[in-house]
Amino acid sequence: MKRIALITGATSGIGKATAESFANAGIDLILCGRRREVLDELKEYFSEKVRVTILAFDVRNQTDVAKAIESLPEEWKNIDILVNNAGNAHGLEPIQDGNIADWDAMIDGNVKGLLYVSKAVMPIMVAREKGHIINLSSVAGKYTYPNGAVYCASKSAVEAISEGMRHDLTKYGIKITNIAPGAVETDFSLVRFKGDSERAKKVYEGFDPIQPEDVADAILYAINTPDRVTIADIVLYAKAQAAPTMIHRK
Ligand code: 8X3
Repeated sequence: MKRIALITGATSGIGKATAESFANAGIDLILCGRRREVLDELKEYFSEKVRVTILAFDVRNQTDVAKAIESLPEEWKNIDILVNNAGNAHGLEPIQDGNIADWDAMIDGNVKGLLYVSKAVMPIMVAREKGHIINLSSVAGKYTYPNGAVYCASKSAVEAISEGMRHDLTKYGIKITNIAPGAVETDFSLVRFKGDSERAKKVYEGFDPIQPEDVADAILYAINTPDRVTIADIVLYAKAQAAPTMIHRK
């Protein structure tokens, strides 16, 4: 049967790669992001394969999130798969030097934003007694590394929310998958280092980093298991990565 997926942070990186793999699998797409022009381009691109609709909002704005999802026409309301992908790191420094605006952006986006989107979608899944929520956590949610306290805390929160959702939603036939990638080559470091492309490039030098489509493959695997199976947690490291901050570079 045709499925509908809502993906946040769909304009780049893991979100965009997931949209691509879902489109190839014939899954209709609700693409969400902040940049309407990019969403328009993606809509045109993916419409060759599946039905696509777009919603432009910032996950940090609860009113906008609720309004956007409420505005979906009836034929788009039955969301089968929610991919909570939107999120970012801002800054990498000792906690005593941390920037409050960066902390707010990470807590508001990675934690509260994920909750706001889920709050709008979960009742639909509960009413239908089916659905699958994929939460993009990080290896940073499993291991706190130096200079990353608040980012790691925000991803630890995602880990807890995934577990909590599983406790509360399993009885409604809803599956929860937590995905924890390590070093994925996206704009992640460019955003973390506030546009310092030299510094961002160095993060991925000397080893073969995970690509966004590798994470999309894992997500595709999780959504295509038999109905009786839930993939609860997937951790992806780059082959050269032994722990979040331990990368064997050549
Ligand atoms: C991104 C992976 O290890 O840079 O969440 O925190 S890491």
